[in-house]
Amino acid sequence: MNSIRTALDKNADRVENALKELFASRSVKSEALTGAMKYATLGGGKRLRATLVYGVGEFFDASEKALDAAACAVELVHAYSLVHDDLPAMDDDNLRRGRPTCHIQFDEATAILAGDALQSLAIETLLSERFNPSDIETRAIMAETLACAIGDQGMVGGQAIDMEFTGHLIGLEDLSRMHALKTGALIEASVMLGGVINLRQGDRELDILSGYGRALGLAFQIADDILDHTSDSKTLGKDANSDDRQNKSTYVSSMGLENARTEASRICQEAVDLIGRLDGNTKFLENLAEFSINREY
Ligand code: GRG
Repeated sequence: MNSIRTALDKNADRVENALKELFASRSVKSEALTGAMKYATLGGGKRLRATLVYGVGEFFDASEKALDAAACAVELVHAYSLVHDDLPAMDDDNLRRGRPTCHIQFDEATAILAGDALQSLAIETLLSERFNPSDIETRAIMAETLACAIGDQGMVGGQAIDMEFTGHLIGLEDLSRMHALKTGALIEASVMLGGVINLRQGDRELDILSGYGRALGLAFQIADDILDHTSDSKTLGKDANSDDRQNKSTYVSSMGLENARTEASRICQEAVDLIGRLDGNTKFLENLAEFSINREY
């Protein structure tokens, strides 16, 4: 667990620097907008998605610069999703990464615009040769991989279902379908981006990566439900017990705490077994799956 923490810290520094460089390379059109984009993106978070990009990309010997572009892209999208998710019209949360949420620190309109701009910046980062040195076909595949994961067929679709389900008791099948989109799709895309830089459609490794990403994403979400139920706001850096407060179905409310823990371990093991099918040393990627359920925040 200690070595995974060290790797997460190292990758967090790496993506933080890459993000700072990315922001520094752009002219400021609105101080408030740029301020809110940086506030939402820099200086916080576990950087699990960036670490998945780096971990998988390094396994397949991808170029460092292309990996930086992909790691920035997934963290930009993640930051945007958190900003919009925290808005009064959605979860209406005040605390994120131990600080006031973006709409509290700035204002609602600025937070909405910052989220919008972070999303476009993510796609630009993958497509533009200025940030991503991959050939044009690879850049297009990378942008497609991310775009498909975060729209109505992925993250935003999952968020819409989440909104529809709020206040209703739903079964486990609906719950995992919703989470596979809302949280899982971006996590899976982070894994895939590390792979698609050097792999091509039809390669057996892509199927393994996809299954690993899906399982890790679901295990991560079950752990998130458990932490929301068992931890406190100070440790989490966000409002604890927010699922209960909003009357949302979770793995804990649907199957009980102990069963949720067992289910998280079972799905984590699925991810570990899947990634172990790759030829080479997969220990780091196995450890990342285990971290997704053994974390404290
Ligand atoms: C509003 C477009 C839109 C999408 C929202 C992913 C999502 C959809 C909202 C995030 C809300 C949330 C708390 C989901 C539960 C799982 C999750 C994504 C937790 C936060 O991710 P961490 O723990 O956060 O990786 P850090 O701060 O470490 O980066």
